[in-house]
Amino acid sequence: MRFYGLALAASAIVLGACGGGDKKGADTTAGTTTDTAAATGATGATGATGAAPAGAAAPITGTTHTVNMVGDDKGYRYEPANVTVKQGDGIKFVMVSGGPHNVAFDPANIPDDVEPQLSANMPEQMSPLNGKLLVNPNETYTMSFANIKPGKYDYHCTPHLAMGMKGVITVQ
Ligand SMILES: [Cu+2]
Repeated sequence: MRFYGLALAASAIVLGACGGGDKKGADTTAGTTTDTAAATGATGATGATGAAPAGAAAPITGTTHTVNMVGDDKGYRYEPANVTVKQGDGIKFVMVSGGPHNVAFDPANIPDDVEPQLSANMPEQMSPLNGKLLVNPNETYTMSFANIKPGKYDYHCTPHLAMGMKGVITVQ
């Protein structure tokens, strides 16, 4: 009788330990760290060949104008912000300060009959009509306005659009 009673008492303690073990917290913390890796990996994915496979780039046949990309305590801007070029000219954008900067056209604002050639004339696009980022001083981005129909073309800097870094290129 005494042995029996001890055995029951011992098994009750073991059962209690198993049933009361805390496994509840294990699954709640796993899902929080996945989004940042996906976001940072996105920029390098589409290279120059990722853009619309429209026409070939039309080379610059005229003057290459210079537009500086500047960010300082007066703000973010292209200098000059308004440039007039002749069809066949080019523009060399120079990263001066406050980068990264780029050159981007909103596809919604570009006429359908201009977009294929404009895209073909823009090297190294991150997405349609969205030029690569220039990070270091004196990096340049040169694009041709050959075979681009005369008109006014608004453009902007993707990283600084909200800060008003915009310009207008008029093609004559
Ligand atoms: Cu910028």
